[in-house]
Amino acid sequence: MMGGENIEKPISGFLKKFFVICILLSLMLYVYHGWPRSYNYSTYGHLSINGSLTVLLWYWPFGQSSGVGGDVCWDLFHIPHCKLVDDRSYFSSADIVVFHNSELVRGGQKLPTDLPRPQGQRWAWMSLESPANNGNLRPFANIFNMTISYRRDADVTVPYGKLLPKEEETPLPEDITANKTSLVCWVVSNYQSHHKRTQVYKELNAVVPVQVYGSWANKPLASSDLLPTISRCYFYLAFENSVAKDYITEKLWKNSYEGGAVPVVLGPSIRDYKAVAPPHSFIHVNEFASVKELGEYLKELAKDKKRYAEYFSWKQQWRVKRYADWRERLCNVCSQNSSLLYRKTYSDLEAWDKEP
Ligand SMILES: *[C@@H]1O[C@H](CO)[C@@H](O)[C@H](O)[C@H]1NC(C)=O
Ligand SMILES: *[C@@H]1O[C@H](CO)[C@@H](O)[C@H](O)[C@H]1NC(C)=O
Ligand SMILES: *[C@@H]1O[C@H](CO)[C@@H](O)[C@H](O)[C@H]1NC(C)=O
Ligand SMILES: CC(=O)N[C@H]1CO[C@H](CO)[C@@H](O)[C@@H]1O
Repeated sequence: MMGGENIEKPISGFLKKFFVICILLSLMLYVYHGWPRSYNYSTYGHLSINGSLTVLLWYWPFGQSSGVGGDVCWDLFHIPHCKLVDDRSYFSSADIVVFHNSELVRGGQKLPTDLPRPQGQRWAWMSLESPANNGNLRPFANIFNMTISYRRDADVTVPYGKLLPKEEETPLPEDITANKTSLVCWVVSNYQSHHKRTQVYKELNAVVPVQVYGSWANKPLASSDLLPTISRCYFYLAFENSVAKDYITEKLWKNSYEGGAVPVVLGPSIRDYKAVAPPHSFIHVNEFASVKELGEYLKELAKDKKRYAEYFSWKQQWRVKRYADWRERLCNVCSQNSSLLYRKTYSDLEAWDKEP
């Protein structure tokens, strides 16, 4: 034992150094090669080879397909490393398979639950409808790993529009009211007396005349007439058909902002609007104690050119980007990949959807 110690000492010294060097080397290899890969794509074997996500759309929303040939995400939207496909033969290699809700709840399409789900593959539930129109999602418990929705707390947020800074400031027109002929306008096709917006419209119309367009009013508007018509109104009633958090649609982003009328909004909370809309760009129904006060405010504002124009000052620095192409929304799954770093299952999708 004693003699052995003397001989062992130099050997153990050498071994220690050897091991330290080995550990350092493997640590370096790990950090430079293994770590970034496994960090980003822990569960995607083939991703580490291609470095690109494959997003498979199981069927097109509302049956309206668009082309996904070539590197569509890069070619159209400059989103790299994103392979968007609609060919079901990619099922076994897709990282994410996307299912649009409407067809699932209405029974037009089924989930491929008979196929074995490849390891690490995520199934994404996608809807741009408000909870009231999403139907009963109870049958879809414990199936999906991701949500794709306009909601800010979805895994992938696909809003109807968003705000982008302008590269250069642009001046406002000298007289913003030059072409205005109506005070308040509303375009409505789906008129239902139980909607909250219908009540507000009726009360408002008693204070200020509301010019109504659309099939309900027997004044249908061709889509090419929509924005020019709205541009002649001081105010546009951007009233959502259902009141749900973050549910802010093209009634704001397109009709109001592109049309050039100040939106009077009814929908989610003022806070939800403030989180996404341009500063001082809208009038929220809840800012007033009564609809009558709202009406009085609109009348006053239209008479005061300077104060009215302040609702447009944001346009000097900001522009609106709208999303209308499903391919762009789907390619965005790749640019919001932070949600892909962890395992997740929606054990109660219905509760998530109907969450107040
Ligand atoms: C990876 O790249 C190769 C060659 O470009 C391609 O054939 C293959 O389909 C890709 N795999 C995936 C999952 O995108
Ligand atoms: C008013 O209409 C004219 C003619 O269509 C257009 O050139 C002008 O830009 C409009 N002005 C405003 C402030 O929208
Ligand atoms: C996705 O959800 C399924 C079903 O609950 C689950 O088995 C799977 O582990 C989840 N995958 C990921 C990557 O979270
Ligand atoms: C939003 C996000 O997390 N993007 C990351 C997705 O993955 C690529 C590749 O690792 C990163 O470069 C992005 O930053």
